[in-house]
Amino acid sequence: MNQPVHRIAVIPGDGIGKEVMPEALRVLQAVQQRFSVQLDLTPIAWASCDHFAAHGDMMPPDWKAQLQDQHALLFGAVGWPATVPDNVSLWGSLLKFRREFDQYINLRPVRLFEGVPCPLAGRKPGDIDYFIVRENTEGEYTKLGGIMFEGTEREVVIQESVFSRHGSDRVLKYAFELANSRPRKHLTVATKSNGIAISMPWWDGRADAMHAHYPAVAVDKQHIDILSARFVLQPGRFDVVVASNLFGDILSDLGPATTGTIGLAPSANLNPERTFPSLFEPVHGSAPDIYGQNIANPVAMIWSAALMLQFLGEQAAHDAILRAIEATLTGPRSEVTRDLGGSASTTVMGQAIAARVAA
Ligand code: GGG
Repeated sequence: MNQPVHRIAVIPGDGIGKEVMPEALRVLQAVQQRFSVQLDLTPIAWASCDHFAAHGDMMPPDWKAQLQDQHALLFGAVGWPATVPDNVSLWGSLLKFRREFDQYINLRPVRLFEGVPCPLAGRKPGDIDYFIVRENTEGEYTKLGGIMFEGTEREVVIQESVFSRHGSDRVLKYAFELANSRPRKHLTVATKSNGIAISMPWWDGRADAMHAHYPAVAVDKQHIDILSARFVLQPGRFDVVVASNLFGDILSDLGPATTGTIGLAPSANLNPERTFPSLFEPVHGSAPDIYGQNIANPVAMIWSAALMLQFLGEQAAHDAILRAIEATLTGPRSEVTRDLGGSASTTVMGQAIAARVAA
């Protein structure tokens, strides 16, 4: 039987995105050698602040036409605030991808690995192992609102949030399906319905309505403040967590931080219907403070590439990458980066993972 050729646009973006992406490509090369996986990789230099500096925009006008026939986008990081304001770079690239390609699920696994020192006392691998499902196209991320009486004592700023029935129901459905497929069948719904008095009680109501279709799933609604505390104090409570765009963004930095470093955390921006390409990226940003030193942890980028292969139906290749990451994290400290207490460069850690994939 002919193997499918997966068309992948490779978009390093900014900062450490340009350092971790070569390591993901190294691992994908090893995957192609070992498995009958065929990838057609197209490098993309735009969706970057360098492109903005040269052209006055983050992407060319025909960006969508250039990308919409791809099966997936592998993305590094965006942001170089020294030259482009963060809101301009984010809205000019990553948020355009998420919205225009209707990648309405942002799936973010959180897992404590063997070999990684946990900042939470007494926790061992298995104690922290859950998914965050972040709504990815609406919510608090809008450009709706405005400023009145700008620059005066009477200045007023309004920033709207958008919660649609369509947008909320589809992310809740995905989260219930995921929880229903897991042994614990537990879903935490992040809310703040005591303080945010219109959208959040409504969001809770949509969760109740969806729950009626999934009676086997146990649901726990938690206000975002105590939920954040429990991520630190009682991480074992969580199995699947569904959250609005902003709450999900914050939780998915906090969760990985409790597993030792956000340098491990991957994400999948999914268009589950596959009408458009999905996008796979580390949770971390461009980290200008460490860019240029070759010390960034490449695991989040490499694990994101593994999630991409899984989404494309290449489960064996995904599993091989995960096993290689696990073996590297428990291996010599000379093969892991400084955030993990090791001495390896980004390149050395990427080489170590790729070698284990190829073996
Ligand atoms: N690799 C992810 C990245 O570059 N993130 C930058 C960022 O600020 N993202 C915000 C978001 O995910 O909403």
